[in-house]
Amino acid sequence: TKTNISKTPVVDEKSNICPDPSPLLEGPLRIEFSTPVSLDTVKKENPKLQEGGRYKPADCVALQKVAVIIPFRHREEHLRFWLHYLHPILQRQQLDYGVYVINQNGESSFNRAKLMNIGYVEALKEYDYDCFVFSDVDLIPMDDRNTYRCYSQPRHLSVSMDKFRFKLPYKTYFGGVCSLSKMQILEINGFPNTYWGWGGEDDDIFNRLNHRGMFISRPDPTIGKCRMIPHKRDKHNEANPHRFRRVSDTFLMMNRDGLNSLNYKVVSVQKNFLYTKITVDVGWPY
Ligand code: BGN
Repeated sequence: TKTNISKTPVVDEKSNICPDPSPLLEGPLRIEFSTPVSLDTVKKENPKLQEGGRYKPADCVALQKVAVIIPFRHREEHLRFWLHYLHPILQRQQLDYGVYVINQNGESSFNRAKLMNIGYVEALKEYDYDCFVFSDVDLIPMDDRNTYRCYSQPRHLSVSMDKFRFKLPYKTYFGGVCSLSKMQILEINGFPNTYWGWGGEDDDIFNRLNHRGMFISRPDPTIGKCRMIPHKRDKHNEANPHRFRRVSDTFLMMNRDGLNSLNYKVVSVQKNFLYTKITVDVGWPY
């Protein structure tokens, strides 16, 4: 038998798993956007973060390792609000997490789902994440019991949005904020790379899940309330005229449009205190 001569006590990691739900949760939160916040303030509010927007609970082993992926372009002000509200929430949820802002370089039309694929691939290069939360930069949960983790089925987290009068716009809606485990993402070949501009990519993702026999899980509508930061429509994110036909062709396309056909170039990786910013070239519509 071996003698343990190390001075640090040996902890059985299994016996120290963080409790579910986290005892630190507060419930309903006051969310408002009248006073802009600065990154310096947010940094001071979150002293326990590690470079690149990483965190793990100090006294227990998190239930999941979560990469939070934010498809992004030109929304600095929204990102500051997002970081200000979400970092404290994610820490109270006792997650082992990292925040990845996937910034689309240049001015070709916005490609949200491709940025989500890129976030998945790039985050996995850094850490052994088992869960991926994909969030629009302008959506803030109004209750911290809406845990940003993965479930046995793909989860839709932004279920009651103020802009839809706190109701689901339709039953299969999967836009805004959602979470999928690594396994769930691999089963659907990730997300489509070929939706340029606004609309339809979230419905395509729903179709992919549905075609693989999965269904959407959701929190209770009061717990799933969230606010959208008011804004005007972005430039270079016009409604995609092909989206109706594309959404009806998911089944034909999903096996060849996704993680297995993903190509892009990383322009830069910037480690900020509050998040990792990965700027990427996604190419042009064809
Ligand atoms: C839907 C859009 C979604 C969008 C929601 C909420 C389409 C495809 C039609 C076949 N879907 O209409 O992408 O998230 O509205 O705004 O346009």
